[in-house]
Amino acid sequence: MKTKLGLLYGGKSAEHKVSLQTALAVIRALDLEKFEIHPIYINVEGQWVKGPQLNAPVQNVQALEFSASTQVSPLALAPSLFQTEKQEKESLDVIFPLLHGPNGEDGTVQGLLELLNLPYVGNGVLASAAGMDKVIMKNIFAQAGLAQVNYVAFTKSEWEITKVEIYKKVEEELGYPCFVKPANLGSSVGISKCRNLSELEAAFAEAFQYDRKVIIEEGVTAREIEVGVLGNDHPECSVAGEIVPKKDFYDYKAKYEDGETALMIPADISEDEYREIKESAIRAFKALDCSGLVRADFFLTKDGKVLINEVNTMPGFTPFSMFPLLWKETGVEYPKLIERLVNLAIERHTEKQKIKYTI
Ligand code: G1L
Repeated sequence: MKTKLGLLYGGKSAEHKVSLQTALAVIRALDLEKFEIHPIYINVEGQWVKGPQLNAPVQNVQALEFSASTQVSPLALAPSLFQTEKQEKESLDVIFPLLHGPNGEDGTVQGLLELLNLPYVGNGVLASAAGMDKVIMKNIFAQAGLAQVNYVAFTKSEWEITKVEIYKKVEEELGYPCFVKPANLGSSVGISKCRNLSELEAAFAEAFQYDRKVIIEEGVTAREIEVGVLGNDHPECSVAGEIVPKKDFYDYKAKYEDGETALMIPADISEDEYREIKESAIRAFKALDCSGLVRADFFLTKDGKVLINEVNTMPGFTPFSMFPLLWKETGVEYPKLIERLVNLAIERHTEKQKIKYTI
């Protein structure tokens, strides 16, 4: 029996196009002898549109942008939950959510899938939600004893009342340079580097346009090293990769360029540095109660300190993104990586069915 895989992509977010590209890459990598692919497109209006089952790989993203005429209710993903028995066989075996931003990465779609009792790939509600909020994530890392840069956080209402005290606290606890960011990880907008008080003032006003909570982080001069973690209760770590500003880069084993930075895989770090990064990545994975996968991002300072920066519960996932490239170098090719993730989803769901909810 083939696995009936529901691919959920698109979404009412700035990452809509990225999601479509990723869905296309996943479809092309799936073995049609093993999987029945059922595409579900969320258009820019937020409508859910069910496409026809795919029996051959599609050629371009346009073929995945179905018109709203086949709009469905999100609840239709699980006919067995509320319809007759004979429709039970129409139910999907596993959902692969390729969605980013406020309606897909923050745990809301995962919550829907939990209610529908459907197995799904990737992190659950808690890890998705916690991983979306930099302040919550860093507080959890601190509690887990992970080293990280100093940070402080404020809500918009606190700032409106005590601006001067807040600037003073930032200067005393962090100094310059520092980075002001909306707490919500989904947005790459609203982030500023500050070198003095007037830049700090402007940065707060800017960041509060995108979130009601901001985080201010100490600026460090450091290399950026990333690893991929894969698994459920026994997660494994990939080789490390480095994000290098292009001008500093030459002659590494594998280099992937795009824009201003290049990826170097494996990163040129010592065995001790790698061991510490790997242990910290797995500790972070467990601290956030992750499942499936995570990309863990670190700073490696000049004096050899390993600081966790953040984890991404839904990392870039085309064959040319860091996470799949790290696993490729570790010996897991893209199609196998997808199969591993699907199996992890089913495993987690099976385990969860064994839990008693009544006495
Ligand atoms: F389902 C997984 F495997 F957990 C998963 C889901 C989503 C991995 C990676 C992603 N990534 C994305 O959806 C995106 C970064 C391409 C945003 Cl559209």
